[in-house]
Amino acid sequence: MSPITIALSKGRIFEETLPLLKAAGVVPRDDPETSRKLIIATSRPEVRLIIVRASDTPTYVQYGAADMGIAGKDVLLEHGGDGLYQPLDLAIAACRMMVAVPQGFDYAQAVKQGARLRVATKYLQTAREHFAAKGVHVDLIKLYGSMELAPLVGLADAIVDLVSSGNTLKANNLRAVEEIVPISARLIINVAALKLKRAAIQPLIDAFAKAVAR
Ligand code: PRT
Ligand code: MG
Repeated sequence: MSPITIALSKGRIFEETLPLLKAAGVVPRDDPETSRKLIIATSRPEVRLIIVRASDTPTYVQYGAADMGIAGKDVLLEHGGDGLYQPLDLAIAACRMMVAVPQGFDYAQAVKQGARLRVATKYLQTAREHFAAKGVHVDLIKLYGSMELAPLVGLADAIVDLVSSGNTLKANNLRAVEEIVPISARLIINVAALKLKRAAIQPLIDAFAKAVAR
C-alpha cells in the first residue's frame, strides 16, 4: 500500500476526527495534546498524521506534503481551494461565520445610512466578498485572533468571526447581526495524490463517508 499522510490541527478538529479515523481503522499512536511530536504514527503502518496549524492545513495538502487533510470551511474559503479536491462535508467542528457588533450599535441603521464601517477579522477574503455583495462599505482590519476585543477598545465597529455557542459574544457584550456562511470541517485531498494513490485513498474516503452518514 502507498504511504498516506493526513494533515490535522490539534484541538477540536483532531478530537472530532478521531471517531472518523477509528471507523477507517486508523488509531493514532500519540495524543498531540500531550506529545510534542508533529508526526504521529497510527495503528495502520501505511498511514501517518501530521499536526499543523488549522489555517496551514490546505497549504500542506495543496503542495502534496500531506495527501489529505481536514480543514474548516472558514479556512478553505480564505485559502481559495487551489489544488484541492473536497469530496466530503464531515459535519464536525460546526459553527457559523457571523457579523457581530456591540450591544448598543445599530448595525441595520448604519448599513441603511451607507456608513463606512471598520470591521476587524481574521477572514479578510470572506468578509470582503460578503460586504461587497451587500453593497456595504467597509475598511477591513486584519487580526489573527480574539476579534471580540476589537469593538470593545475602539479598534473596529464590527467583527466577522465564528460563533458556536454564542457565549464568547455574550461575555463581551456583543451580538450577532448577520450570518455570512455556515461552517463545518471538510475532507480535502491533494488532486495529484488522488490520481496516483487512489487505491489507498478511496477506501479512506469511503470509510469517512460511511461514518458521517451514521
Ligand atoms: O487556535 P488557532 O489560532 O491555532 O487556530 P484556529 O482558531 O483556526 O483553530 P481551532 O482549532 O480553534 O479551530 C479549528 C476550526 O474549528 C476552525 O477553523 C473552524 O472551522 C472550527 N470551529 C468550530 C471553530 C469554532 N467552532 C469556534 N467557535 N473555530 C473557532 N471558534 C472560536 C471563535 O473564533 C470564537 O472566538 O470560538 C469562539 C466562539 O465560540 P462560542 O462557543 O463562544 O460561540
Ligand atoms: Mg482557536
